[in-house]
Amino acid sequence: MHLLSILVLHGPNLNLLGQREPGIYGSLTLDEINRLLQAEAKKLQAKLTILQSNHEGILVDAIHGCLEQHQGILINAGAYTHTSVALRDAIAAVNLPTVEVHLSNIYRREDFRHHSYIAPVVIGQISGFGVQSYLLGLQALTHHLSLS
Ligand code: CA2
Repeated sequence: MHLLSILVLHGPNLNLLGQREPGIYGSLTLDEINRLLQAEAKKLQAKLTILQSNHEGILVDAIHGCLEQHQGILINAGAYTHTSVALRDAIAAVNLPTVEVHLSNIYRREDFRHHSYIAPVVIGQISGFGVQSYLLGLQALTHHLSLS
């Protein structure tokens, strides 16, 4: 059985999940989300490597390291979604199928969250479904990879 290898990236402040702002981001911790992702990955015959970082360059390095290691990327870039040309360029450079996810619906929130620098270089975006955004994103990515 051939397992798909996927890099899951969580951006800045997502390590605080479950501890603050449960009204916006839900009450699950990042560890709980990661466990749900691992369970979903098992069903989808995928192997996940998961990283959270509060540092833009670490996320960029992880994306560069994808080549030869992983077939796709699932990313919640957090606030870097709205600021980072560097992350966008890294995703474009490795040219691996990438799905962007957000817990909250970024289009229902402040104007500055309505623009994503990475949206134009990903295959799709899922926003607003809490932890389901991640699980749906993983399903969409594995489906896409199984066709290619
Ligand atoms: O909705 C999402 O998933 C976001 O990517 C979350 C980012 C935000 O900047 C994006 O606009 C949308 C923020 C993550 C911060 O997570 C926290 C968790 C608990 C307490 C405080 C922040």
